[in-house]
Amino acid sequence: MTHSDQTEWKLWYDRPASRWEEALPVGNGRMGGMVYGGSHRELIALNEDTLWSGFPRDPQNYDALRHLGPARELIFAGKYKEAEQLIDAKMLGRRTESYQPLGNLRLEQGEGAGEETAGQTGGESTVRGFRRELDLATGIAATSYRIGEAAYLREVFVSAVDQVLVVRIAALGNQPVNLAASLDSLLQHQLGSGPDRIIMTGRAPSHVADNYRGDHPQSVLYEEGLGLSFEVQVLALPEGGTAEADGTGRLTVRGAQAVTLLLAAATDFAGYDKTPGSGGADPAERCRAVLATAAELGYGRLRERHTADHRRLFGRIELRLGSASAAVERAAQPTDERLEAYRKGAAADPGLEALYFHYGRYLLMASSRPGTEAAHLQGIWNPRVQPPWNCGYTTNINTQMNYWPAEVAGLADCHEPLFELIRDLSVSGARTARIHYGARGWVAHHNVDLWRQSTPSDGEASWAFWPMGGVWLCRHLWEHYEFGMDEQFLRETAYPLMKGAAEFCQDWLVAGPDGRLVTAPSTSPENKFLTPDGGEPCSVSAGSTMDLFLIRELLEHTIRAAEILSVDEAWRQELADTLSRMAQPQVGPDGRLQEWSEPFAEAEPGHRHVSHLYGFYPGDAITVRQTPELAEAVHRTLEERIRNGGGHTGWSCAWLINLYARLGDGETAHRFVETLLSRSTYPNLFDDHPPFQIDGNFGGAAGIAEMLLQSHMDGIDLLPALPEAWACGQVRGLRARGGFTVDLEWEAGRLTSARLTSTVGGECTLRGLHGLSVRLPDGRTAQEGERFPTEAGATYLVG
Ligand code: FUC
Repeated sequence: MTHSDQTEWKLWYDRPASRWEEALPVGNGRMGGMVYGGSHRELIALNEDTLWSGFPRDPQNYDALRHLGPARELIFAGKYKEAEQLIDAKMLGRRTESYQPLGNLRLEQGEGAGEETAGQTGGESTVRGFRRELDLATGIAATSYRIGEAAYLREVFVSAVDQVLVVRIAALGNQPVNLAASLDSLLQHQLGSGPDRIIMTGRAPSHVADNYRGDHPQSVLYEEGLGLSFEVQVLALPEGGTAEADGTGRLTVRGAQAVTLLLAAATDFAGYDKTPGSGGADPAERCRAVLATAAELGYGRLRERHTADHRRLFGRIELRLGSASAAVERAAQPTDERLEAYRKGAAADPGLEALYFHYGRYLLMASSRPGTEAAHLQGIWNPRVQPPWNCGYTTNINTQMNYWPAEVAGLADCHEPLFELIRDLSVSGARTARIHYGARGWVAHHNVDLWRQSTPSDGEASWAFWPMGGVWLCRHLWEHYEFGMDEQFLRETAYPLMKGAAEFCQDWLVAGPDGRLVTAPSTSPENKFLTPDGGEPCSVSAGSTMDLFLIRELLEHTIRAAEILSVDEAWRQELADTLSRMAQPQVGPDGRLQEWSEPFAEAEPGHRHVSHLYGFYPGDAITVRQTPELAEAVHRTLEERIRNGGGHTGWSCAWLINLYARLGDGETAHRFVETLLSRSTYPNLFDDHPPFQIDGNFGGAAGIAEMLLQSHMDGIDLLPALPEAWACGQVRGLRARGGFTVDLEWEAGRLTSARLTSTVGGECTLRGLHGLSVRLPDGRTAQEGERFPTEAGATYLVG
């Protein structure tokens, strides 16, 4: 199995995109493009990941701390609603800023392009053989079509190696390429040109108020001297013919056999806590430097360097679900029609599910690379000045879900921007810990932006008062260690950050009326219970189940890390002591895991968040093997949530896939794969929350992996939740905790062979062998569940 059979790993369409959600995403982690693929008129909607509204400022609420004691007293007196009102009024902060659209690159192609009649000659109707596609294996979006005797091919990619967006237009036959290129933006901007290029300079608003409730239709503020500046430059390299930039910002190419357009973009962002432009961050200079190098390389070399880099990451995993011939056959249908057929349930299409998995990996590569900003609610792609939820980092599920596939799906390096975000938050969040809570360490709340706001946002306690953002993020540091076993990473990056978050927890925990340590005030992300006295919806109490899972896990991981690194022995003891005094999550009288410390009635029994199941996935405090009774409580909780309509957003559905995978229930997990694809997926396969939100793509990809391989139960489980629909298949390159890589082949629902590669040595246990055994080098074999030693770099066959 190789990626050489290109058709399988492509999204393709037989007409141009008519809206943004049909356009095809390209990106290098920093710059993004949405390619519409029109024949005469091409539109590429552009993004750059540091282009946000706002500027560095102090969002702390210096008044919050003096209300903490009174809020706790109200909570421990059972006056939850009063506590909530106090928090809403006194303990919250300000709204985070918004990710901004950079602008558009527009091309008019055809005989009269660039003249008054541009685009009038030769309507779309004369076009034949139209095809636009995105090749996940190369990261190239291509549009091809014929007009008369001429055939045109346009390729678009964003190179991570050379930091440039490349558009190549070639004509075969005797027709020349004539085109006009221009730039525009919804942000304040000016157009200009140099001798060989067009230039757009502009600036981002100093403040954007989100508008997701429709209450701030026009709150976009520009203040002189505040906010980020940006620049875009486009250079043409014609082959034959001429290229000319005029003063109005129009670049005209005439009579070329082919032309390569190089687009560079940059902002003057200098760091979350630095004045824009400081330290010499000059967008014009950056664009010039990028274009000079790219022009020197030329199209062929740029493409070669890009595809080599792209394949290096993308090629780490190959997955095929169902029969190869069926997948190839289905791939012959345009992707939107294929999705539509899937939606109607006309026929099973496991190949589309495998494509969705690969697409998730592709999107992570395109939106999060070392040195870039982390992927936010929309990855890096956004056409709106007031995007839904500010297009920010929502850390009570969405940001973390973005990175669920990173380790298992072979993109550990794409995880790095998240670690940088955590590092920044550990600095901004140290002030918030001190100022809002009088605590050591660092804290982050549910909304974060480019400026690393760590305070609560404004709004309601139900979502805004959630000082657990940093704690959850720390799981990612630990996971990165567990998968890669890189002790240097643990020592230099993970441990110091985890330690700060753990110190915050030590100070944040407080003894409740029964003497056990709990969190207070405490919420369970965005959900509410009915108060026992008045039956009023309320979000605030003490010791929500998620808080307890999160803190317990962080303290356990931190102790473990300190042991591995042989540091902080006395403090480790302190943490162990804290753990022994902490309250435990509870199972309610109805056999479900309680969301709060009391068996409160839920205000919304079908709520989309399943925060109290954190300890089952992504956490592992509860497992089917080690704590089966609690796993049964998880199961009941899930059934009840779903019966009441849970899982209704894209990400919520994706979470269910992972949870059912962990339950070992492949059929139900697969049912939610089907729901995610048929109900929550746009024609370009973007996740539809609604509206577009990328977390579902990532959570779905992670869920598919979780159905095939698990490694959270002290060993590796092969095919733990294989549904009938995936009776046969193959996967190469999935990663498991402990530093292992796994290849699997199965037929008729049974494993037929496997290969385990050990990257760092260490012992391993395999389960799910279906009677097969592991061949060890000394001629012995290891059976199901038997621990065996491995050597770094060695591969072990299961047969
Ligand atoms: C959380 C979720 C919403 C949405 C938003 C961005 O608030 O509850 O469903 O995903 O984040």
